[in-house]
Amino acid sequence: MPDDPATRAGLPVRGARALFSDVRWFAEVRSTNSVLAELGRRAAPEGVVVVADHQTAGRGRLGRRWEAPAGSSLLLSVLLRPALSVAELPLTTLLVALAACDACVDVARVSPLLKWPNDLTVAGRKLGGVLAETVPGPDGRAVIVGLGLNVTWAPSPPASGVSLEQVAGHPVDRSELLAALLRHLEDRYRALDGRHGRSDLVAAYRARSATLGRAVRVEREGGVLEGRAVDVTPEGHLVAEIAGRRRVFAAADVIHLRPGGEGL
Ligand code: BT5
Repeated sequence: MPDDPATRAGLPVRGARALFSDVRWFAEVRSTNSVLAELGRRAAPEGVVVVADHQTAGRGRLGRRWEAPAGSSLLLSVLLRPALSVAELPLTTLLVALAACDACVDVARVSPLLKWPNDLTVAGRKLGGVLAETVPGPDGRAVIVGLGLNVTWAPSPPASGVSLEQVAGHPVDRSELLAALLRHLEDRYRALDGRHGRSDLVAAYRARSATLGRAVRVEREGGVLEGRAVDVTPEGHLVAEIAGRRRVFAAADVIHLRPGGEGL
């Protein structure tokens, strides 16, 4: 059962008309994405947020696991019903990743970079990840966007991950982080409907990219390719120059081939 969200999270929400004011904070769930997907199938409105202290089956992409000891991380999912085409749905990943970066800057003075398609990184180490999934429902398609962000704990060895507190050097409050994230997400999401909404979002993403300009290995169904990441399309897809040709990837795993200057 969720606790009373206002008590549990102590959230300084913007009031009943804020888009993300319905925050349901659970002690333990299998996966916040799964809980929200079930609500989405039952026509839950846009803006519902599910948060958990612990996930027993936290998921990454392609059946991978997301690990986080209880209480150590910000684990959340938001339900969106965006006016985007299927090709543009990767923009929802960019949106939540950018709002998470905004929150890290505000609350912890840490400024992560974004590794395409869905990682928040600091100095090349993974701080968080985003998982966007779509579910059908009676009111049409819902998009569930989940975020796992390491706050007090990171996986070992250290090269594989990092936590916000390790980088910030001081305690970070998950509720504050959540409130900041939801504020920024609302601003960025509402801006998406504007005339330049999509191009502004992608421009902000490019500015935070740890991937653009890098030598990369692109792994996806159908094989592995090596080249240089050169752009992100208005739909959020990656453009890489491979053997003199530009190729566009909607979904893939990307490995940065040489260490780059990823700052804090
Ligand atoms: C992701 O997948 O990075 C997306 C993770 C999304 C997790 C959130 S938590 C709330 C919501 N509910 C869910 O069930 N999921 C979402 P991917 O790019 O596939 O990366 C997964 C890989 O990251 C794993 O295979 C590990 O190598 C690594 N990993 C797992 N836990 C990690 C952690 N806490 N910190 C850093 N790396 C981690």
